[in-house]
Amino acid sequence: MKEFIENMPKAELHVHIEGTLEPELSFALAQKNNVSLKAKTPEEMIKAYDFYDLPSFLDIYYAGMSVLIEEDDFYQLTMAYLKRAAAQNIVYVELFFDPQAHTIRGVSFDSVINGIHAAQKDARTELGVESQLILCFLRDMSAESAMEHLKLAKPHLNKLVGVGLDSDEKNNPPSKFAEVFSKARSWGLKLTMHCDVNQDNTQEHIRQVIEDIKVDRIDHGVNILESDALCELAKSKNLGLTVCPVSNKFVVQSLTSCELKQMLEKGLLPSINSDDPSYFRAYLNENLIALQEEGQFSKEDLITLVENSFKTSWLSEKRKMDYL
Ligand code: ES4
Ligand code: ZN
Repeated sequence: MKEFIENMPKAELHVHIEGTLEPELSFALAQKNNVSLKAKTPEEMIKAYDFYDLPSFLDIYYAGMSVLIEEDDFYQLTMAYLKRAAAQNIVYVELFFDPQAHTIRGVSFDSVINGIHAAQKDARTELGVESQLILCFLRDMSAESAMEHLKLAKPHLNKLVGVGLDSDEKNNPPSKFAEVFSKARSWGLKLTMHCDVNQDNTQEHIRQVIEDIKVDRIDHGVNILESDALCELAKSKNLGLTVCPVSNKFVVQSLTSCELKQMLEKGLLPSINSDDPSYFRAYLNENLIALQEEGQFSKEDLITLVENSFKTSWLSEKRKMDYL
């Protein structure tokens, strides 16, 4: 099974580029940029990754970004992830990035997006890995800040496929960003939002993203299973759900293999993704292998999950056919 999983050509739709920052690259960039790190070695840094819920993870995730300063740092970060993707037989990726987490530290929006984009371009020709970029807004910052960053993205629209919403969901409902997402849609961008597992008001948040925001996909969204009406709604709209098993294990102590089986039985469109693979110490193959071991998924189930990634991707219908 492990070999079967490793050899399958795969797509990944939910990976935060900042969550792919490996400790070795952190140390190299810290030295170059004269940034001091708490840990003395990469091993010590990994030992300090003790998350038990979303806020405890987010604190470490944002602190880790302090080494990313120059445009070339974002190039190196993105190229390193896309090399890993190529080694895992991932042929297509949709990458999230969190510009507000960089502009708040004085790094320019243009440095961030230009560095990432240059690596995407080189990875396509040098590694054969195709990728598209999704601008993610931080939901614990204001709607005004999100709108300012959408406007900063206007000269770069050709580098983006969509917008997303991440960070701390508590008291930050989808409706807070209705105007920003409506504008993004009017500019031709696709829409997705995180509905993290077991958050307060999760059913209402899932309802808002589908009915009010009218997203094209949902990130996580595992709690949709609590409502038949929401499941039917998602099915009628062919909405993909980007589930991240190892990430869920850190946040809710479960790989959600039972929930994934139920989603498949109900005819929903879940895919498997890594979320923040450096911090959770599991890239896409490791997520699929852990899930298969826990849930005894058949080869057919695994093929369905991988096909769902391509089906619910934001590739053109014509390009999807090359992979399906
Ligand atoms: C995230 Cl695991 C998780 N949840 C919410 N926002 C995020 N950004 C990066 N990883
Ligand atoms: Zn995520």
